[in-house]
Amino acid sequence: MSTTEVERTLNHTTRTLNLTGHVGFDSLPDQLVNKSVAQGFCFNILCVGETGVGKSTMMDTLFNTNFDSTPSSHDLPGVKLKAHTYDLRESNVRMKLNIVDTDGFGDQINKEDSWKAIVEYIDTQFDAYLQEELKIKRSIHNYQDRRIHSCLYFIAPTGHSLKALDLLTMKKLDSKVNIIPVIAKADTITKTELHKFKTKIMHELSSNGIKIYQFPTDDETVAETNAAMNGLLPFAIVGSNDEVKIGNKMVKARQYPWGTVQVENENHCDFVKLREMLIRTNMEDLREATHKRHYELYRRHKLEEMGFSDSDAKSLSETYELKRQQHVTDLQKKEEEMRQTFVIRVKEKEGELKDSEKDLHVRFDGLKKQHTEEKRKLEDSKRRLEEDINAFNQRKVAVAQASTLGKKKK
Ligand SMILES: Nc1nc2c(ncn2[C@@H]2O[C@H](COP(=O)(O)OP(=O)(O)OP(=O)(O)O)[C@@H](O)[C@H]2O)c(=O)[nH]1
Ligand SMILES: [Mg+2]
Repeated sequence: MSTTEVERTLNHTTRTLNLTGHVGFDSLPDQLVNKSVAQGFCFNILCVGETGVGKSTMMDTLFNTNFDSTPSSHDLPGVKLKAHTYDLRESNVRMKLNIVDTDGFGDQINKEDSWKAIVEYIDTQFDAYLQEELKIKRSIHNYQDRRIHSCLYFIAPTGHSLKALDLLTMKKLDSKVNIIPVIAKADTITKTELHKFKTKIMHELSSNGIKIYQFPTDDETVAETNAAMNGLLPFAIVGSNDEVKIGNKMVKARQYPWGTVQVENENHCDFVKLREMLIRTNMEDLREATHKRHYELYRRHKLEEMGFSDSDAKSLSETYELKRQQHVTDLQKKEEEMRQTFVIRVKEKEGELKDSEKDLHVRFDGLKKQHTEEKRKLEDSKRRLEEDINAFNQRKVAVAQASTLGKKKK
């Protein structure tokens, strides 16, 4: 049956009907919520930023806990990604939080390849998910998803502009992950400088074609806030593990000889905005964008690389058979090439062996000749020596006879 025939036979039309009584499928959203709550959620954050820029402190401040992170060393030969998983619970909601840190980022003299380790890590997580999806017995529901949902890019508070390393890294990452740029340690920069810095950063990002994550504006309940927050990016944040008493309340703050910076005071920094946007309003959108946009793109490229394609209308099994045949032909070609190379090598070796055999024969004949010549010379000398000995003996006898005759005459 052709596709058009199928379409004609399955010519569905949809009519809207009114129900005359309560059926009960309006409980579906509750069922979904209950199921999700029971399963728990996972959220994976990647912190990219130079050593000591305040990544760990920010994670502690964001989740109001102490993740016990150790500072990384400044002399690592390359960038290393370290992941830590935590089980968190708030009310009755469980969350598996995965925090990935970039150790040694920006510490090397040659920073050209700093982004590679990060891209590799993100791709490895996508690949693991794809492998799970392609399994015959899939267990996506129990699968420990480690795909990065959000990348907090910590910009050093220089007040000038983005560094080449920042631009290059964000450019390499923007199609793979939701980037949320933040200005770290924003308490070290003045209000006017901060304003200019933010504008400069956004200008540099757009002029380099870097796409950062935009808080979604399609849901009207959050559209207004999200749109306003998009205009305030990159968030200028301050992190702290210390608490200070302000009035009669203990608040997270950084205390200086001249005053106190309150982390959760919106006049002091954008920390609250970041927490609101990242955790409270858009966490699900970040998870969804990771799956529907970034992972989908990775999956498409990967499957195309493997030879699958939608455009030539081949089914999965046809593509597989085609690939298999191509592989077998390639193998046969390689085998034939190897066989020919082997024959040529054997012939070459045979020639070499024949040459050396000839050489050996020549050398053997030479040695044999040399040996006969020497033997002949030796026999000659032996013969001459024997003649000499005979002559000597004859002379000795003659001398002895002569002396006996002489004595007799006397
Ligand atoms: N002024 C200021 N200092 C901060 C801030 N956040 C963290 N720090 C300080 O910066 C130092 C480094 O902070 P960490 O959070 O360990 O930085 P990190 O980026 O995790 O460092 P590595 O893990 O070693 O790469 C600590 O002394 C923090 O107290 C901030 O917002 N403002
Ligand atoms: Mg750290």
